[in-house]
Amino acid sequence: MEKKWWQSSVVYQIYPRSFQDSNGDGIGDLQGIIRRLPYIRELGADVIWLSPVYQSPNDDNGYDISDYQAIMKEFGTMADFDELLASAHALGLKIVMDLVVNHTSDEHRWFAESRKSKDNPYRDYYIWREGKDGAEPNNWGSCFGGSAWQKDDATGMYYLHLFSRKQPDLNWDNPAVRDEVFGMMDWWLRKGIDGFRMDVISLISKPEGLPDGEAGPTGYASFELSANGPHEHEYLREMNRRVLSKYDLLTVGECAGVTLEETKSYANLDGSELSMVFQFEHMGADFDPVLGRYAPQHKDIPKLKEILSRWQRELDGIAWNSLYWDNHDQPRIVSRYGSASERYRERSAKMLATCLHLMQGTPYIYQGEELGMTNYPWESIAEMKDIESLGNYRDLRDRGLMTEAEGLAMLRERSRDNVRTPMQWDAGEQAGFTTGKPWLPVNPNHTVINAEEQLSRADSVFRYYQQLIALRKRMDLIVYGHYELLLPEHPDLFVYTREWKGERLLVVCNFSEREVPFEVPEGWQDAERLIGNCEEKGPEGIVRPWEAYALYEK
Ligand code: ISL
Ligand code: CA
Repeated sequence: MEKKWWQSSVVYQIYPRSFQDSNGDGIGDLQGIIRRLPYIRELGADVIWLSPVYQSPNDDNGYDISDYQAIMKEFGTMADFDELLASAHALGLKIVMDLVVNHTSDEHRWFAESRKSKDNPYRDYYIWREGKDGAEPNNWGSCFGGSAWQKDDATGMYYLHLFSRKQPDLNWDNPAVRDEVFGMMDWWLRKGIDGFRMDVISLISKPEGLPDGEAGPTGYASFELSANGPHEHEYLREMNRRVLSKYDLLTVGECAGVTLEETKSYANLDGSELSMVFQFEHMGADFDPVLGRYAPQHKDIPKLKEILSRWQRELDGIAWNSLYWDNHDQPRIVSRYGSASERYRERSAKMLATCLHLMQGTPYIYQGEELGMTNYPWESIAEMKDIESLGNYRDLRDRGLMTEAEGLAMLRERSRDNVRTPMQWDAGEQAGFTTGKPWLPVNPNHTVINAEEQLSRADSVFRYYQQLIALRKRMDLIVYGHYELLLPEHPDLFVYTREWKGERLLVVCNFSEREVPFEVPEGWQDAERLIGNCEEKGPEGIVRPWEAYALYEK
């Protein structure tokens, strides 16, 4: 197997709006990122994934793009971008851009043309249908709540939007759309960027005839009906042939609704499509069986282990995994699978990092995860801004499936706003994020959880992530080793081994606040301790609350 640079990389995701403000308007920006590049270098990550920085009316914080070749005014200028790219490269950091091409903004020039008339040259850039019996063309729901169709006055026809009304879906079956997108990608690549994270790329090929789907609890069929459509791989292979293959890139497809079998094609090591995908199966391990994501959490550790282990095992040697707990769409992992309590926050954050970072694949760290940042203590729904969480809550409430009080309790756990509060740089006012009023409030716990404090302390979560990254950088075993799960049924312990060319690793993680009896398996008695989140070795036969450690043997 030929080794690729992105297999041993660690990616740091920046959500620019919330990372660092440089001009006091309360919104993070490119100059702010430039200022913080040395911090990322210090952590040891070597690739930055930048959430969208393109011109956008911000209906969905930049995931609604009105010009792919311009920078969002609040974030800066193209000159700032060029400076960011050059500064990153000078520090040995690569930059992967978000590519949002399942849809554009309704304010994109193409859509402004498209909606004008049925015979406009841009009409077929989007997906237009006549209504059915005076209603929407089919029963598909938007990921953000309500129908996925919007009737447009100019022609009386409906356009498809799997996300907000301001995010009309592009028609990938139109070769002109593919030409435009590929040309635009090439323009960025010629600037010298190092790859793309492709937003909901699994949705670009819609099912033939746009048939109705099975309705969920809110009366609509899931937007994921469009996942892995009939021409999906054909379009990605075309993209690969015409664009990606001309460069040496990290490409990661965000693949809502992707299956393991599909991933063997998307992320095949033969390089015909993408480097890897973000799968969602493990994110669903704590979903409500009926209501799904927008319901209180149902934790099930054996299920989580089963999913992650199956992906580890089955892609081995065939395709490549991405490893993530968090991103800008998921609640904070410490609040989700660890403990946000004062006593165990840091230990559980390190446990979660150990569990993920010692697996096979490319790890992604979402800004603030390396500090063990937590969900925000929302006091009312009115404080929240996320279009997805609020839209889904409204649908559930209107159907009588949730009261406002239940909604608040649910959103406190689930809202995407939880990960979008400003990065906590220091204990000062607004956490060093801005000198003005931040667009989302700073978590009050920034006086305790912040980068400045953690950099000053050897046993901080930051320093622990740094160690895990450094280990990956020097051990092929961690990057490439074969994976095996032990104790699949155990309700609290996540235990696995890795093996590569005569080297072995045993990873033991306690996903609970209990002391759990555990004997190191036969054959591991002489192994050395590689890393752990508790200072010394604990009592024999016990794994302490939230403890994690790895044993190594050659
Ligand atoms: O995780 C999700 C489903 O469980 C959703 O939060 C998410 O909207 C979906 O995975 C698609 O995400 C991507 O596309 C959206 C954008 O809002 C998200 O921020 C982006 O990551 C539309 O562009
Ligand atoms: Ca700013």
